[in-house]
Amino acid sequence: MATKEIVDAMAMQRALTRITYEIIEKNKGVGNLVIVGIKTRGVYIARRIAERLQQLENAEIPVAELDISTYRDDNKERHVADITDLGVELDDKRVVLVDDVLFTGRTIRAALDALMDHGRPAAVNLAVLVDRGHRELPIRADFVGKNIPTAASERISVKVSEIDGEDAVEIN
Ligand code: 3GP
Ligand code: 5GP
Ligand code: MG
Repeated sequence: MATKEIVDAMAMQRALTRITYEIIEKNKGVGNLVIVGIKTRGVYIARRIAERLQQLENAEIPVAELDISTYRDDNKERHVADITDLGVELDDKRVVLVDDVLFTGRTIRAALDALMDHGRPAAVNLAVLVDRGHRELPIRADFVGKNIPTAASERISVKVSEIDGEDAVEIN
């Protein structure tokens, strides 16, 4: 199937800047904020948001990396792995969970499960670069870069310059 670029580098930067302003507004500042990126590409999106928070609010916001693989509902051996240290205290923090694509919602369900094993945040919000629809659980994002309606058979490719050499969102 033909590949079509839906979001170019400039549009991605603007979307992440807008999301950053929305995060500041919703949280009434950046006090007690922690950003948690879901591996792999969610981590890079999370770091971009933290960079903008630094520029806009002059605040160093901690960024943690969450691996949710042992928490997935299709992983029968889930919960047996050790909880790796997030390196960030979550108790009473306002957590912004960040992922590249929101699809069925199962990854976010697993991520919430993992988060709660690390601490008891005061609040958790969700930011995603792309919402492609087709939810199977009652989960929605608080901050969305771009809503991209998709067919179930389509694939969204999120590219980040750190690993893919460019910033872009494509549909194929
Ligand atoms: P990511 O870890 O950087 O987010 O799931 C493994 C990788 O495959 C993901 O990279 C994701 O971007 C990519 N991917 C593309 N299409 C799909 C899909 O339909 N489901 C899942 N789970 N991953 C997909
Ligand atoms: P969900 O669990 O909501 O179905 O899917 C979310 C996770 O799966 C995201 O972390 C994302 O990486 C991956 N994913 C699901 N669908 C797609 C897709 O079309 N494109 C990309 N890039 N990732 C997807
Ligand atoms: Mg992902």
